[in-house]
Amino acid sequence: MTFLENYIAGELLPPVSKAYLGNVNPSTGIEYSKIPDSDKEDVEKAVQSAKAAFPSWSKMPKEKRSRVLIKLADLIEENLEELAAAEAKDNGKPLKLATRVDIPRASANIRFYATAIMHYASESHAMEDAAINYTLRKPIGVVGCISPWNLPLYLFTWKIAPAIAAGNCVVAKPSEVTPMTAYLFTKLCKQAGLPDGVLNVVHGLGPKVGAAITEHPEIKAISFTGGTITGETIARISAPMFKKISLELGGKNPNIIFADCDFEKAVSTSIHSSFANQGQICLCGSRIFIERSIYEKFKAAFVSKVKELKVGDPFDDNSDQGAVVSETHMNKVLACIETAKKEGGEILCGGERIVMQGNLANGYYIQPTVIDGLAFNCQTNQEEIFGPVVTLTPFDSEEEVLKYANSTKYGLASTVWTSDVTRAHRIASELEAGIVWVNCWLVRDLRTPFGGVKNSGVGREGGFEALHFFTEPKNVCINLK
Ligand code: TXE
Repeated sequence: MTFLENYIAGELLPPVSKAYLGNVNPSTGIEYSKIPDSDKEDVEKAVQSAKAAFPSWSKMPKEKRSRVLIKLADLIEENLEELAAAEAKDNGKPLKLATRVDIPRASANIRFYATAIMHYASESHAMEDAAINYTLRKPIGVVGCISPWNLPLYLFTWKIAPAIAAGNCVVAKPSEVTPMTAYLFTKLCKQAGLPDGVLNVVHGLGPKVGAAITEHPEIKAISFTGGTITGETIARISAPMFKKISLELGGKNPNIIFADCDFEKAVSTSIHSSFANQGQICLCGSRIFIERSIYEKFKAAFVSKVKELKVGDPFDDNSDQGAVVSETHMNKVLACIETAKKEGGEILCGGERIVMQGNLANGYYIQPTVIDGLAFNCQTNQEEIFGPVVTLTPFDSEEEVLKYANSTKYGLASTVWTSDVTRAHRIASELEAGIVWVNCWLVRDLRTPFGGVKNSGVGREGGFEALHFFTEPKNVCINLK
């Protein structure tokens, strides 16, 4: 049994309480490691360590900060196999997905911000011959990063990379459901020569560790990805303390298929956008709207491909889908399927838990599920499920599909399939979402703004947006007369 440790002031430490929580492998349902059940005392130590590291890290030339981060990105690549296996075991996702996407992207995040900081310039505003203004951008100080379980190392690094590159020191909390790769990452930080205290990782529960980070008066900014309700709690606590917050929350993303689309491509990409990572990606398209003239054709082709998806051992190369992340989450998703049935939905395929054989018998597997016959405004089509479940709904006009697409409280991502360029622009402009993909899905350029509108969040990550978030601008006005 491995006992994970916190990473504070460059040291791997047990929690002050000496208490641990069990960490379960979702593909087997068996506990395989223990994680620190930390509390505010550990967070306090982490904050003091970050504070002590801040003066020298923030003043270190950015070329040097960049070099350390590049070394860290290289080390992730060198340890790809170990990290990918750890991610698959901790999260239940297929090893091939962790190997192809999660871990390379974690390395790319760090490399991206290691180089972005070298190109990060600030504005100057000349007032004819009266004065000239320039903007100084300074790191904030100690910042908090709280990340979720669906893309563990990928989203953990997506936050800490810009924070550290900009010269801040970080107190970070990975999800207690998937803590392993953040723990392994701390060892690489040491190896890369990241100065002690620049990154501190405190493991444990959201309401204890996450809350202590949010409430700490010396943590001046919080970057959070997770559920909308948790985001609301963080916003409520942070607002009266005037903290900067960046919140990436849930989604209920529309995937709109017009009759003039490239049919084969729309079907095959929709399989991916519906079920990748067992549907546990905030960008997954969970509501598929199909123009009525191709509804039956799309439904038949889509359902037949979904039935071919192989759910199985994450470590089996033939598995398209692994386990969902936890028993609690599996039960939540299964309850959502029951709700859909009560609302009159017809289960076209899936709908059940899968009980595997042998050592996987207690794992958390769900059949990829497709439902039709539901109203656009029923609970199933309004609330985030975050699992391998999608609904199909026909539409007759652009106006109607925009009404359906924009009807939820969320506004993260959306996908449109059409070969009509004018329509693509028109729909993209009218969709209430932070991200619109046309004839593709999950094509990501790290320079672009990433985030949602409405209850999907506040602020944007990605590119210079994240460096703006992790710095404070100061205008300096020089009199020219
Ligand atoms: O997320 P939580 P959960 C959605 C998805 C899912 C639902 C709940 O719909 O079913 O959220 O998932 C920490 N103060 N997404 O409960 O709890 C927690 O420890 C501070 C969408 O697992 O929000 C973890 O590190 N922090 C999503 C992180 O918040 C707190 C990804 C996220 O966990 C806290 C995940 C508190 N009071 C879930 N309570 C996406 N947008 O990608 C918890 N945390």
